[in-house]
Amino acid sequence: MDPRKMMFAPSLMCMDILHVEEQLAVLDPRCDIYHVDIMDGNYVKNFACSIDFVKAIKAHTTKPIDMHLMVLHPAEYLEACARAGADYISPHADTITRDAFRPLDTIRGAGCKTGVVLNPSEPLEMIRRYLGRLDKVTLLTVDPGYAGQKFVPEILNKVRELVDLREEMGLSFPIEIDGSCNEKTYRRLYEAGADVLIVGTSGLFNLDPDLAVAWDKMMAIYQREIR
Ligand code: S6P
Ligand code: MG
Repeated sequence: MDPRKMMFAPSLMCMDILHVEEQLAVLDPRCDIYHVDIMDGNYVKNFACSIDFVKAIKAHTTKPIDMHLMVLHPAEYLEACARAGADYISPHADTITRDAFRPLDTIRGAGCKTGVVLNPSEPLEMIRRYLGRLDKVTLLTVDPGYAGQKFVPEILNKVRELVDLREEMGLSFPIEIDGSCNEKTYRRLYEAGADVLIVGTSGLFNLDPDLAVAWDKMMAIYQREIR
């Protein structure tokens, strides 16, 4: 069998923050996308990376940066995210229910790609009307806000449904999975149809103190799991 190519997006809130520059040098030639969690302390009761963080890492990265906005009012931050260097901007679906088309237009107008993120409890119906305007769809497999949480297996059916819906609508956006992507879940996520795996504490950063070694371990585990 010729396995489908999977993309890997390290979640930078899980980095060793005392060694950001060295870790980016390891990640840059290896990863496909950078995943940057932005939290406002309101939508979720936590804080993670910031817009200034993206500005600072931009010069040290060559791969696309995706900003996952866990904020109540994403419209207020879109232009600042684009100016900081975001390549994708991904607000949560429930924060753009009344005004969905305007923020998506703003993201594209600012030269970025459009993403959207669904929480585990939310149905695909929430994003169906604007699926055709999305460059990527992210399905959370954990409630938003924290790294190191337990995988919600009910998501696997949602991944399969999204694969079918994409096909039915003749679209081609990648389906990305956020939360607990690791050796316990790779096989199920691959089989369900995931295209991008966001790897955080459990999938990458906790595997070894040396990030290059951790990356190799991650890839070996992934290959073993999907074989
Ligand atoms: C969660 C956040 C995620 C985490 C990632 C961490 O709110 O959106 O991107 O950073 O899930 O990975 P792990 O392996 O700790 O679940
Ligand atoms: Mg995230």
